[in-house]
Amino acid sequence: MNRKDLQLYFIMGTGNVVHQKPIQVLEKALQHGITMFQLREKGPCALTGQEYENFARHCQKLCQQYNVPFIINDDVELAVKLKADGIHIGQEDFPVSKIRKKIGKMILGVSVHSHAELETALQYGADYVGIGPIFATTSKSDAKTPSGTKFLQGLRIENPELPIVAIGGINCSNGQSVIDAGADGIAVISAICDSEDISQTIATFKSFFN
Ligand code: 3NM
Repeated sequence: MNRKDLQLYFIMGTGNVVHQKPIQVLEKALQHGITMFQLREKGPCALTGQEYENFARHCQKLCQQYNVPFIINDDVELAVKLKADGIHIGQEDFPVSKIRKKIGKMILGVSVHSHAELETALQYGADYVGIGPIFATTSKSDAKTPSGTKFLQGLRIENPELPIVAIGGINCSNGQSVIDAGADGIAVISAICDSEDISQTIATFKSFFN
């Protein structure tokens, strides 16, 4: 994978968007320059069955139009069926050891919270790792205690070539500190989903890389 694709990694499911149509938020985000997209359909009102698949296909089509990698959270079967560009898994979702066989050459992202988890992820072929939550977040009900940038900073020093995306409570005010700590990029849900001006929010995020 291209490490630069991690720079502005937008994550969304239909439950993350309140006042607009989710697909319109995605399109706006693509127009203004997100570099990667993950469909993360979770929560009590999550789409299921054919409706979920149709929504996923719609998101995928838009991402293809903008030449942005389309990643699916957790759902290996759907990722394989749709020939998504990649899959992102947490530690609890699926044994990392079994996943590469199922997905072939697809991008594999794994959330890691410790050195031991990092070793396992790398052993089984993770293409990038997600580190979080860096700051407090309300977008993930079972998020761990925020780590701040310390763990991230340490990982970067020990693994200069490792593609790392940071996640959790990242916004226009604190994002620069995350990049300065060594992340290749930032992954956000609410900073874009709740933004009143997606164009301005994305422009601010992009300025962290100048
Ligand atoms: N994963 P927001 S935190 C999906 O710590 C997710 O692995 C996390 O949402 C982790 O940008 C998180 O709104 C939620 O804080 C990120």
